[in-house]
Amino acid sequence: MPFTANRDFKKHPRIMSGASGHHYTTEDGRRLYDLFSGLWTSGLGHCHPKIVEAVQKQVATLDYSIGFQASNNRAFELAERVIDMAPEGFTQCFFTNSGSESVDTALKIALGYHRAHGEGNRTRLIGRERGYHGVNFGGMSVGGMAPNRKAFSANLIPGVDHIRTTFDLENTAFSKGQPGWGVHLAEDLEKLCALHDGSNIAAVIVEPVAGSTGILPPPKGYLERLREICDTHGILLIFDEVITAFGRLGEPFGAKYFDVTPDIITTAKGLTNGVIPMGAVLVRESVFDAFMQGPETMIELFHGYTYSGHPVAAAAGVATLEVYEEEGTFDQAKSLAKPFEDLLHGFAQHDKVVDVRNIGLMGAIELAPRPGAPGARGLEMHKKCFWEEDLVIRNGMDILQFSPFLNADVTDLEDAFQRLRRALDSIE
Ligand code: PXG
Repeated sequence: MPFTANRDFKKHPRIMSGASGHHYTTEDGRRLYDLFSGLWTSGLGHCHPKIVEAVQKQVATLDYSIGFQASNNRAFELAERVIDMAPEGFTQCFFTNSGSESVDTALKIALGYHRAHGEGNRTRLIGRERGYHGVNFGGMSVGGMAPNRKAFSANLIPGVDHIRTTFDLENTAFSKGQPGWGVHLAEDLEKLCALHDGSNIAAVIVEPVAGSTGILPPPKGYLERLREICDTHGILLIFDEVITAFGRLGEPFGAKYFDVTPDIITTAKGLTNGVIPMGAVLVRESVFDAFMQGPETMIELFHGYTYSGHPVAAAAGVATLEVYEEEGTFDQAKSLAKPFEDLLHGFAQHDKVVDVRNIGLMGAIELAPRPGAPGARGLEMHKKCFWEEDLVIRNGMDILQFSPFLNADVTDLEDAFQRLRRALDSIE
């Protein structure tokens, strides 16, 4: 099972058999409130009728079409819609099937771009400690999650460095939104440019808000400074927006929320509301144009997946983006950010809590680890909420993570956090 304690799980499996709106149902017929929107995926709620219908129609019309040297109408429709929502200057997108594939695609595009530009020496990639960019070899290598890298240490791709995480419990604990501390950490990139010479660096990849390592909003001014340093040295800036795109911050993209425009954006999850696996990599026109040279009969980017632009996934994507617009979902998300923040920070004084942090509809409550048993308290909370409070939450070790629906009801959130408190009070 993916990222699961298999043996522990098998003793008492937690298995869903249905979902509707803001609830899952389990095999034993219970209804669970989902405080994680799937896995950051399903901001509109589960089984949204419009998306279900679009998928049903599409699968009966064009179930699959070859994507190499031919394509399908839905893929192009979705590409246009995605680009319409994208920050100024983005003109093209490339479809993948997951966030991990989006990241590896983006890294390959960055390397290909410099080569096409006559700067094939720019091969070095820069990631960040506590970054998560999926589990493929490229994403794992630029990622900064030690347990994910540990078993593959000798096989990580070469030529990768990391800047430091912006998280520091001592200086940022209990921040609401972007911390005021930490902008100086962007200078790590300048240091790496001095060490390697900036002219050898291809790209820097960061999540605008680090998500799966525990919701780490960027310090004020930090992303702006990364952008400046990249501009000075001709480095491409990649925002990994697998979580932050499509409304999580009340905007279509984190880039818009922070008003910092990268060169490449990776997405997945909310692109189809999680209904069918799909990701997209968005590029600025200059990045696309660099590849468009040589004989017209030659493939410009030797990369692609059997399921790139899958028509059923694309139909789910088109319907999802339509619903976001029709229902004003991103504005709904924006208006929920403050009540969500208040509910989370209501845990700040709890004796088991060492930090609470949030931005938009991303939030974390970090618990003090049990002495000698890191992660045990977090997992117990997950299980306790599942079995006794009919609530789905996510724990990364002892960090409880929350990703409410973009269209959640405030009263449901209040109720969910009451249940969470009951669970937290009752465990050791
Ligand atoms: N980049 C980012 C920023 C992600 O958050 C991926 C890439 C990889 O996507 P795929 O689709 O290949 O899984 C992700 C995935 C968590 C959690 O607990 C988050 C993710 C995956 C698993 C758990 O926050 N994000």
